[in-house]
Amino acid sequence: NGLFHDQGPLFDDHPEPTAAQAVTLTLRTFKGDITSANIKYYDSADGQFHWVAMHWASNDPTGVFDYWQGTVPASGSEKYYRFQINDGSATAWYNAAGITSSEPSAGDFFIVPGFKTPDWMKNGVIYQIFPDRFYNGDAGNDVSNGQYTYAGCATEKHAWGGSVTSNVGGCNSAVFFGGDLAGVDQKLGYIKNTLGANIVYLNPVFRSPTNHKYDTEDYMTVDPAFGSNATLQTLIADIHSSANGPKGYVILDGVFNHTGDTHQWFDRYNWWSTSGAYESQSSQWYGWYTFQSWPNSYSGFFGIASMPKLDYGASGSAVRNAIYGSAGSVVKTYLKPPYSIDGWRLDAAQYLDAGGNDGSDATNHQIMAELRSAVKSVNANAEILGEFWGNAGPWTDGGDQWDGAMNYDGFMQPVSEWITGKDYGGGSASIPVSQFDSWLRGTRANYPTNVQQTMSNALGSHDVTRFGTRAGGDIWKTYLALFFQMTYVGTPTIYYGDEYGMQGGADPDNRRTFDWNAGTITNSAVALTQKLIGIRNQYAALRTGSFMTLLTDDANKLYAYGRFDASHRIAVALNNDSVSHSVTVPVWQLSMANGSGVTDLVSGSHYTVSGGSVTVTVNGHYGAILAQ
Ligand code: ARE
Ligand code: CA
Repeated sequence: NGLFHDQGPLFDDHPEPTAAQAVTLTLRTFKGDITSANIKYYDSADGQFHWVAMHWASNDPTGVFDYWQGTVPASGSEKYYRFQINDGSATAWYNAAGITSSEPSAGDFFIVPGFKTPDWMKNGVIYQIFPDRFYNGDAGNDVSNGQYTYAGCATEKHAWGGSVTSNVGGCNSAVFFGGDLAGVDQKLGYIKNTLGANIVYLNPVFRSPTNHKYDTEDYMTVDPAFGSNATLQTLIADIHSSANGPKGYVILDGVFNHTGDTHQWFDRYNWWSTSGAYESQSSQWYGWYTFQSWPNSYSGFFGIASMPKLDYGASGSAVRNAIYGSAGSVVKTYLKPPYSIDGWRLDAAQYLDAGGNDGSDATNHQIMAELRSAVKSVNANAEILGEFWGNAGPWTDGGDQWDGAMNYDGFMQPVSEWITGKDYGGGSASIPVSQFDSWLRGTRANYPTNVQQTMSNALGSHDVTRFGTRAGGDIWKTYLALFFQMTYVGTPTIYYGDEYGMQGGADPDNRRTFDWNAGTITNSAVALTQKLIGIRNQYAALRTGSFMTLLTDDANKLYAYGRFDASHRIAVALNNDSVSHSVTVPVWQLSMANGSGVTDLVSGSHYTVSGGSVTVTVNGHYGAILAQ
């Protein structure tokens, strides 16, 4: 168990290699423990395995470990590697999935030449906002009672703070609270200065009759209840500006699997003067949708009639051009001035397809690859964040589609089960820390390191129950979750209100209005969020350093892990019990020398390494971040 390798800066000299860069890999073992080691890699160029004999390179400063090195030659092809480790006649194997005695067939480390994910995503913190519910910055644009009727539902204006479940049923999407883009702009000080988050991800903002706006009526117009296109431009400029905090970035929600049924291209209710596909089979947009029987039977998102599915046809089709291909496409327009957004979150991204099919097939992957090229042709540093609920490897690992994905599977679910004893749907599901740790390892192994580092790690979203409710209203569970979120691999993502433990059940109750009495620095959870984000922003080791498990203690519900790079070694200790525990963290694994000091970055307390360990008392549902 002295064995270690990941693609942190101490173990991989080119984590994002070009085709011209060889990659030198470093493997750690106990000193004098092995006789030889090899890198065995699969090269997709020739479909063959290749071997690289490693050589002894150095000892660590504490004299506990040896470092072995080998170099995978440069080329443009994707490769997967594992290590074979020999001690005399005994052989073991090591890859991202762990150590095995027989050769593994999955879980190898990745080398993906030419694949670069945005550095600002690796180093940022996302704040996710459902615009109708964050802050009403302009009462003049509020939707009023009965302003319009859509799908049999008359709009309702509810007072801020009111229940969002009062109109459950077909019409809950017609309930508005007045939040808007001016409101987000007015609260950037809270997001950027108070919390320290620097990436704003907005749920859909384009014109649509519903509060959630996942049924787009016009991609080229900001919904009037949220402001105007000029308001969006001002908001983006203010987020980009470093005047009110760190330079920021903006990700918009790209809902491209389907339009709304009131879109001009479809026009189910004859809201437009032109003829849409629903109105006429000779409409210029008739072929943009898939009708099983015109007009009333057509493909939709999950069969929902208000969300007719776009038919992406073949390469170069009119739909592909309109969404991402042409200079004036939706995707390119907002990436370019005068908007200059920094990325797209792709809604229901696995489903985009031709002929009414539901994706996850070759056509879907082709569309995603074309979409990536379109995005990167405008801004090579723009982010493509896929919405996916399982292993997103098929869309990320080739380096030709998404940069990362919403990490429901590799973050939200395990964190929820470990800390709250509930899954993100709110049902009972509890796992011990050993299972939590192996779940995390397994899901990290699904992705190249630069993807892991840009996975969107959230405690909740607009599609699942609130973390605060799964935690039974216990704010200490939010504290613990924040400790983990801000020290783990991936881009921390705060769904507005989760920073103070906002309550809420399933959609639509997970979209309550933000409570501005709770969202202040005098709130202890908000203050902790600020502190933890500040620490993350200060230590690159917490963002792009290696991750090493140090301790899993199921009986006492304790977890410890290291994050480290050439500059800092950090041991994080977490206590998921409700009572305090003394935690003995084996920091010799991080080459911390006996007699050296560590500082808890949260409490400021100092400790001395002794017998290879640091012993620290951690409160129930709290943590310590021990750095040197
Ligand atoms: C509305 C009502 C709901 C009602 C529903 C059905 O609010 O109460 O149950 O209608 O009639 C948007 C709105 C929703 C709205 C929905 C339909 O935000 O409020 O619901 O439109 O009008 C799957 C998809 C994934 C999708 C989730 C929700 O794969 O793409 O379901 N998420 C995105 C957005 C949503 C959005 C849409 C898609 C549609 O984030 O907010 O909904 O544009 C498993 C599966 C996943 C599945 C997941 C959740 O893990 O693997 O595939 O995700 O469960 O069901
Ligand atoms: Ca408003």
